[in-house]
Amino acid sequence: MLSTPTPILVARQNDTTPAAGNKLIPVVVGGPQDTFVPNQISAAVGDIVQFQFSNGNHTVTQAAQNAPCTPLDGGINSGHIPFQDGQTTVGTFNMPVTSTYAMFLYCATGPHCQEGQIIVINPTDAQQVLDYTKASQSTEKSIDGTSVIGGTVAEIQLANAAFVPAPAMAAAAGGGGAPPAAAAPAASSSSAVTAKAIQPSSITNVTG
Ligand SMILES: [Cu+2]
Repeated sequence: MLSTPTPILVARQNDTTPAAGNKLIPVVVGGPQDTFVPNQISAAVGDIVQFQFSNGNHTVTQAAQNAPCTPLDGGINSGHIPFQDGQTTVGTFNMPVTSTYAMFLYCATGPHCQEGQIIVINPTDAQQVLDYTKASQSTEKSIDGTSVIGGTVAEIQLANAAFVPAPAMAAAAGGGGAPPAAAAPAASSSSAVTAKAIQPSSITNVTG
């Protein structure tokens, strides 16, 4: 006969030190594109997933498998955690893993979920991640979470983060990047790289 799985509870820790034998698993949120990297991970009970928030302003919010981009009752939620050019620290959300059942998470900012900004923890297989991404992209809009729950908001030094922030100018457009500043018209080779258009050190922002 079928029995209901017993919820597995572990002691909540307010730091980022997993118990012996467990891991701290970094996941990058946002950056040059509105993504989770990686967008699927395997985690054991007692591991801590450390979401590290790169460029933009993102959340990690839990949804049900059959209701993407919508907060799950009682699910985890980080709230909105921004990263702006020049920051030397990185906002984090440290989430203790309390179950090995597949867990579906999205970013509740703007259209990010419809753009496929989702992650599945302990998916049954890669196809489930693809299917969930498509289901998220098929929604009309996202619903924001309310309170911060299921983890601890903290910060780490940028030097210790698992990512390099987007170049300053590219980040301003939320990942799309502004067109290169009008430089000398180059021959129409394909070698132009937009990220090199402006030297960050030449930007002073004191006009006016
Ligand atoms: Cu986002």
